[in-house]
Amino acid sequence: MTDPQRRPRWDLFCSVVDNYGDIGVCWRLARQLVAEFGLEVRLWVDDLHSFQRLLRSLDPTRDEQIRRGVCVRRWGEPLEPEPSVADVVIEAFACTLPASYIAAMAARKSAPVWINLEYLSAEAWVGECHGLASPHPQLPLRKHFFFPGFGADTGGLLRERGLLERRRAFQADSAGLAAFWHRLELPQPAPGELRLSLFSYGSAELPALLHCWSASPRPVFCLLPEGRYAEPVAHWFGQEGAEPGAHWQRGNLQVRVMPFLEQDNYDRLLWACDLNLVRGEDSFVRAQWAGRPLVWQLYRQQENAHRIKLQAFLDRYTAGLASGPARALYDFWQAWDRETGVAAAWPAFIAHYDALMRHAEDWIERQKKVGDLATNLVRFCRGSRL
Ligand code: TRH
Repeated sequence: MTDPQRRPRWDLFCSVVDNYGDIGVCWRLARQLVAEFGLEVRLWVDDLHSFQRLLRSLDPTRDEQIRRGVCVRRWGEPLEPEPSVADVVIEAFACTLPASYIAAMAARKSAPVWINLEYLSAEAWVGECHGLASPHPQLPLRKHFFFPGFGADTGGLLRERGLLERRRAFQADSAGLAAFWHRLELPQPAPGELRLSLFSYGSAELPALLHCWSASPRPVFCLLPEGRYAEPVAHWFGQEGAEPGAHWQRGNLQVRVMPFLEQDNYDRLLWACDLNLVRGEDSFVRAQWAGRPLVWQLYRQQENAHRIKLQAFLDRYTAGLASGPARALYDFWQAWDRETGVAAAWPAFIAHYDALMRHAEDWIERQKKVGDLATNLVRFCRGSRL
């Protein structure tokens, strides 16, 4: 008999392989499942060194450690000691569970709920596939596909309880904002300045964009995370190396290289900036919750398959937006993705800043109706107890 007092146990498997986005999503989800639902969560990660970049207090030499209430476990194969199977098992982004663990799942008296947490997409087919089950070819197990997304027929987006309220309070608190910039050792924004964050996969159009900003009548202050994509920016300024703290200026553009921040602080940075250029999946979602205009660079896929995703999102996002700002946003995002025409598209994009700012909040109101991913996932798992 199961003990009614026992907290439900969830195992979340995440393969990192030098990809911060996936562990970024899993780490947020794991924390939220613990903090808001009182679940016992084990997060299995195959590359603790990469994870440590997001979570500095993590010790990559340890097999097991508790962080923010989550039990972080090294995912090596074989899993040692062989763990007991959890009530809910999530394989994130189609990673492959260890064969021995799957066998143990099948041997369990009542099969666990098995979820494949999928990648985010705004495409319409996602709603049709969300929640579908696929029986295991040999074992008495069924895997469910859980899709994050933007429509009411999807699992929604990760959004912690009270996040939007915290974000709005932060943005309304001018002393708190000043203290935030101070803590990051950044100057206070100059009058009329456009402060932006630039998290990208690099672009052939980067020099054109930097040129636009340096020639802009308005001062532009660009915050650039450290890493290999900061190097081309250093070169544009005629510099070598892009260590955190590096600061360059040309014309009306200043660039500061930032250390990689922990997620909560990165969120605050997005909230504090006027504009955020983001990428991938997790920073893209967080920039939406920042309630500020954003620009999305997708992870490039073979045969430009990512362009279908971009189009699908643009169609959803610009619905309800007046034609002028919608066109400007569409043109700039497309130019950034296709690495052509960025300089031509920038003036209209920035001219519609106020409308895009209002739209950012309207979009949030629409997304709130979908509910948040963790709540939807917990409900789904409770409803599909097999
Ligand atoms: O790292 P990414 O490019 O991840 C992507 C996506 O997951 C995509 O789906 C996947 O297919 C591809 O990798 C291979 O970008 P993303 O998703 O924004 O993840 C970055 C994470 O890093 C996110 O959790 C935010 C976090 N971050 C910080 O915590 N501090 C920082 O200073 C910065 C710049 C990012």
